[in-house]
Amino acid sequence: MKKFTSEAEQKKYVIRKTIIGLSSLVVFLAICVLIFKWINNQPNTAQGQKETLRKILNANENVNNFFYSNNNTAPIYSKDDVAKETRVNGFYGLKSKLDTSEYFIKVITPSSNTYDTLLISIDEIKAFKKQDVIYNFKCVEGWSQINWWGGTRLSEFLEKYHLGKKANGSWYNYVGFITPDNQYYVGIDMKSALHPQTILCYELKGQLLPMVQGYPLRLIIPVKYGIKNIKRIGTIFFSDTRPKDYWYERGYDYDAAL
Ligand SMILES: Nc1nc2c(c(=O)[nH]1)N[C@H]1C(S)=C(S)[C@@H](COP(=O)(O)O)O[C@H]1N2
Ligand SMILES: [Mo]
Repeated sequence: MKKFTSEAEQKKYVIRKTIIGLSSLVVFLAICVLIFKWINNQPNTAQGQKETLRKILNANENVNNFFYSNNNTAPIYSKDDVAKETRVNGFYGLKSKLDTSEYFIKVITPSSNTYDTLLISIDEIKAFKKQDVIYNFKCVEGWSQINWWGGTRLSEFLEKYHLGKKANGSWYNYVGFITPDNQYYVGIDMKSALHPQTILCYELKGQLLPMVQGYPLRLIIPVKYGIKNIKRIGTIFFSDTRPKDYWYERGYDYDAAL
């Protein structure tokens, strides 16, 4: 407790403290405004986002990648926990009519300097041992839901067809996926693509995947947010640079890792 010898002294003290407090607040607010202005004056990225903010996101991604391991699996739930109604979200790339009789997955394989295209049928994908994944699907919009998916491990698919590796035997950095009409597309880092819970999914709750959920084939990748779980895969390709990504182009972080 501070002792005062007179009321005048006490008053002076209170006024002084008030002035210090208020001016600190003003200085603090001025600094905030200056930082905001500075970020706002930074050049934009090609996608029209602030370069500084994009750099911060990229730095966060590097921290996440440092700690990432394929031994860390998403928690697995039991079939009793599965939501009765599966939510449907996002229809980009699903609006055009799908000719199921003509449906093949196009896999583009860069070989020396030509690009070969491999056409793979759904039956060829179903020929693998089925992997069930029951996990909490999370959308960046803030909802989550426990769903039961079934499909072929992407890692086993790539291995069987000798895909995703360069002539020198090392993996490409990324896998790209595009819907048949080119309207939705995602890029996945190779490590996450090879995760044991990442599947080329053709079943929901043990039944054929419904059209709105990406029939006949979608990606299920539990180490990522919903945005990366592309429905209705048309093309798969590999590259060392980031494949184009629908939501990245609209400001989300590229990794969308959980
Ligand atoms: N082709 C396509 N795939 C997509 C989307 C989309 O708009 N088009 N939306 C994504 C988003 S944001 C989410 S949350 C999930 C939703 O999957 P669901 O409809 O099976 O719940 O799909 C993802 N895959
Ligand atoms: Mo989402």
